[in-house]
This record gives sequence, structure tokens and C-alpha cells, in this order.
Amino acid sequence: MYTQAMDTMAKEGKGAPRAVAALSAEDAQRQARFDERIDADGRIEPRDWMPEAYRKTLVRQISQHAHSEIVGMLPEGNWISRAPSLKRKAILLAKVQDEGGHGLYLYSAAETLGTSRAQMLDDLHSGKAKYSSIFNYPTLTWADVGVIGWLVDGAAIMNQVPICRCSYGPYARAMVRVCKEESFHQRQGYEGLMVLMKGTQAQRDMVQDAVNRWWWKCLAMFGPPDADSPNSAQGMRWGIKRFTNDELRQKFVDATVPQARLLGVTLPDPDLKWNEARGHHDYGAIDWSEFWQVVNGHGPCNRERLAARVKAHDDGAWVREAAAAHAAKHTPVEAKAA
Ligand code: BYC
Repeated sequence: MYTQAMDTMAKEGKGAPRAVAALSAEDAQRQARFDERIDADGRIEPRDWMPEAYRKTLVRQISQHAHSEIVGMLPEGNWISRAPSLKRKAILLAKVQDEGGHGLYLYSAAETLGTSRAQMLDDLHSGKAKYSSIFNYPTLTWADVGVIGWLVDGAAIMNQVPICRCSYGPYARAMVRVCKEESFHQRQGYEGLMVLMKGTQAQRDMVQDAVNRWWWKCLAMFGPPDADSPNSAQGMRWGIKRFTNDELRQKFVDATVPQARLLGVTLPDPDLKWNEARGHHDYGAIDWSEFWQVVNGHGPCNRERLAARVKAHDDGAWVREAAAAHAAKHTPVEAKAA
């Protein structure tokens, strides 16, 4: 639904300020080669030289993205045991497993930058690393599962398709498969809602209620407005981000309005209207104070989500120990001696 809309993307972000630091002559040369490759829209690979700030930015973004996928399994996982039919249960199981897989590709991509998975998980569990704000809200009804597929996965695709062209090779390649799977997730959510909308009045009301609760949170998912986004200019300059937060938010609104109309739901924004002059929809003010509250750990489910992840990690200690013991037993003697 969204992927096709993103095929015509130009090169953006040229001319933005570069990070300046005192460099040795050799580093200056490496920096120049790096800049040239970025300017030519080339790929940076794990063994290539890269500025420390580029490496740090990627570890931050990719690890937070991985954490989001793993924490993102929880709100929908809540409904696996209560799905209304065997078919819906099988679909939801597959979707939640896919999210786990996305987390694993992304942790692997981040590991190529020299940070261990154990370190990244420590940062998540200690509350140092962020994950997407959207997963700190509860899933109250079955319609929430459909709305997460339609809107949350829809927003995720809008954000993630451009990352398939990210300058860092392993991240870009991981995102190709992630986006294909997210596309299926988005369609299954929309289809599930279509079925509910053709059902009883109570089912239609349940869908509308879920849309009312998730819409604004999905708009905030794209991150703070460009003027308050400290990482955007450099992320664009490095070809990590290809569109700004506000640009992606606008694309999402424009793509979603006709889908809402077809579904027969009302998006809960009295200021939402087509602006002929801009060629886009105008929309109302997002509550950024709520967003920052949630990002800073004070959303309705932050504690619960983190506690669930810490428990899962602790419960899995025996698996890691067994795997390490198995690996040690099968390491050739020469490798041990070396
Ligand atoms: N929630 O300067 P900015 C999924 C933070 S998974 C929490 O604009 P940047 C899915 C931001 O990290 C969805 N924090 O940053 C999974 C920064 O703080 P730090 C996850 C947020 O990096 C399962 C500060 O605010 N997707 O879709 O240029 C089921 C200032 O922001 C949020 C990704 O991770 C937020 N919503 O841009 C279904 C995609 N927004 O780190 C679905 C990859 C901002 O400086 N990531 N912050 O302490 C990105 O594209 C970018 O990192 C962002 C933020 C657009 C998210």
C-alpha cells in the first residue's frame, strides 16, 4: 500500500553542515574519501573507515530500531491467546514472529559496527536506550490488533522504505526484507478491520474507538517536528535518513486519509482537511508534551514493557549458557590454543 508510493525518491540532504573535528592528515584523507562516497550516494560497509560520530549514530538508531521490534511484539502478543478464530490466531502468530525476526536482523546489523548484542540489551534493560513510543500504550480490544497493523505498521513502512537506501550497507539490506514483511502486516491489519466494519454496529464502534486512541500516537511515532529534531540534519547529510520526520509524517497522513474513507472510519482530527495550495492535507496539533513523557519512561505501559523484556532475558539465561557450553565443547583444540 505504501511501498509503491515511495519509488521516486531523489537525493536529499546535500549541503547540510558536516561534523568538523581536528583530524590527522591520514584521517583527513579517509574523511575525504568517506565524504566522496556519501556524496556519490555510495554504500559504506563494515570494514570501511567511517567517522566515529557516523558509527555512533548508526549504533544508536539501529539498536533502538531493534529494541522497538522486540518490544513491539508485546502489545499484539497480548491477543494471541484471545484471537477470535484459528485463522486470525495463525496470522497474528506469524506477524509477531516476524517482528522478532526483524529485531534479530537489526541486532546483527548493529553488531557489524563493533557493539555487542549483550551491550545493546543491557542498554535497553537499564532504560538507557530508547525504543518506539508507540509500544507504551495498551491494546484494549481486538480492533487494536487491526489498527496496529493498519496504522502502526503503515507508519513504520513509511519510515522504513527510505532506509532501504540508507548509506550503511548492512542496515539498508536488512530493511529490504523487513519492509516486505511489514507490507504484509499492514495489509492483514486493514483486511481484519474491513471484516469488522462489515459486521455489527458494536464491531464498527470498536474499530472507531481503536482508531481514536491510536491515530495521534501514530503521528508522533515519526519523531519530533524538524525544528526540534537534533539528529535530523546530520542523519540526512550522511544518507542515513532520506526524509525528515515532518516529511514522512505528511506522506503518512496523505496516504491514510483515503484508506480511512474506504474503511468507513473517521480520523479524530477536526482540523484534518485537504489544502489545495499545498497539495497535502493539513492536520491538527500533536501533543508533544505527551510524546516526551512517554519517551522519557512515563507512558501507560513503559514499566510493564521493560519488565517483560527483562524477565524474558533472565528466563533465557540457561539457553545462552547451554549455547556457550556447546560452542566451547566444539571449538577445535588449535583454535583454543591460538
Ligand atoms: N519513540 O532527532 P530525532 C516498528 C527520539 S518499529 C521514541 O528526530 P532521529 C514496528 C530519538 O531517538 C518502529 N523515541 O532522532 C515494530 C532521539 O533521541 P536520542 C521503530 C523517539 O534518530 C513492531 C530524540 O527523540 N522504527 O515500526 O533523527 C510492530 C530526537 O529525535 C521517537 C525505527 O526505529 C519515538 N517515536 O529520528 C509494528 C526506525 N522519535 O536517540 C511496527 C528507525 C524520536 O538522540 N529510526 N525519538 O536519545 C528512525 O527512523 C529515527 O531514529 C527516528 C528518529 C525517525 C525514529
